[in-house]
Amino acid sequence: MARVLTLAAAQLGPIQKAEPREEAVGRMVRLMERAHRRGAEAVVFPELALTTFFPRWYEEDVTAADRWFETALPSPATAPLFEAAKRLGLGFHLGHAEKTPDGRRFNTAVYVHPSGEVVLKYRKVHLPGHAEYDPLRTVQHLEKRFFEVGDLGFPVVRAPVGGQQANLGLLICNDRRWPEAWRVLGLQQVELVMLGYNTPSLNMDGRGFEAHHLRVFHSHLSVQAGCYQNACFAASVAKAGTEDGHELFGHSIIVNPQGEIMAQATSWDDELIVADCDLDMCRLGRETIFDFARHRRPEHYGRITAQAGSEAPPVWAPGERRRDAAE
Ligand code: CDV
Repeated sequence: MARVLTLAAAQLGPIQKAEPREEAVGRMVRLMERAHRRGAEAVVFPELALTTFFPRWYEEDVTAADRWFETALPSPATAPLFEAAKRLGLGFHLGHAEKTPDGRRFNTAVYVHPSGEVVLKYRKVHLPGHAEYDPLRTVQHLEKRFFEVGDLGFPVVRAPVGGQQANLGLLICNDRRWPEAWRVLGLQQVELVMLGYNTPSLNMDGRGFEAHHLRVFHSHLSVQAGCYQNACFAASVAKAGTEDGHELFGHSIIVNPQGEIMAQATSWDDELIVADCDLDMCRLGRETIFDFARHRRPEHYGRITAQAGSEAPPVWAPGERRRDAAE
């Protein structure tokens, strides 16, 4: 019997700096109601879904950014999400900035069961950007200033998602570009990856030109490859549109284990996309071309964990015998 999960990706339009959490949460509750009407059993919201993408604003004193962080979930401002989940029988994924009781700050995502219980928590590992003010950039990207590298690894849990037991994993934004992150999830037989992103339409690094259309291409390429190579579904969900004068691209997608896009957002605003995901589709890849136990060769992957930066290869010289050269 098929294991079909009806999954919704709830793209959010921009959240301006002045927009209070309560307003953003109201928009999200309306999306949850629409998701329920369309038969969805779980809904995925973007990275840092409750506020503007605040790491674009430099603060000399990091604590000045504390107003963007959640110290508890639910809180008075986020309680309506938990109430809607219970009322509608809908699980939800929420990206948010987390400040722990001992004062640590993370870029975090949780998947919440309709009962309100947190099923899975993940803290972003691949933090892009920089820690100090960068005068070369037109827009700052200060994730390395405001967040610590996640300390939870890449966990996967088997848990109820809608009416199915699913092997669930989470990634956050920049993580989607790193095959290592997907593979650690794949090695735990992940069936569904939920991930949210805030990605500028332009390369803001100030160090070179990047064609605009390739920004979306690279995002989709990464998620489609991650799904195909690890035989899983993913909901990859944007915060989109012009936020505080800076454009974020939309193009949220739901992808199947063949790497195909099943549904795609077409606006740069609040928008819901829904797809029926038969989790049994994960078996084909996992039991054939990506049967890891039969085909992986970890004895040759040492560099993956032994080094972070790349190293220049040895230089070939004529007449030199190499172990790998034909006799
Ligand atoms: N929020 C992000 O992680 N954004 C990055 C941008 C800066 C490239 C991303 O990978 O989409």
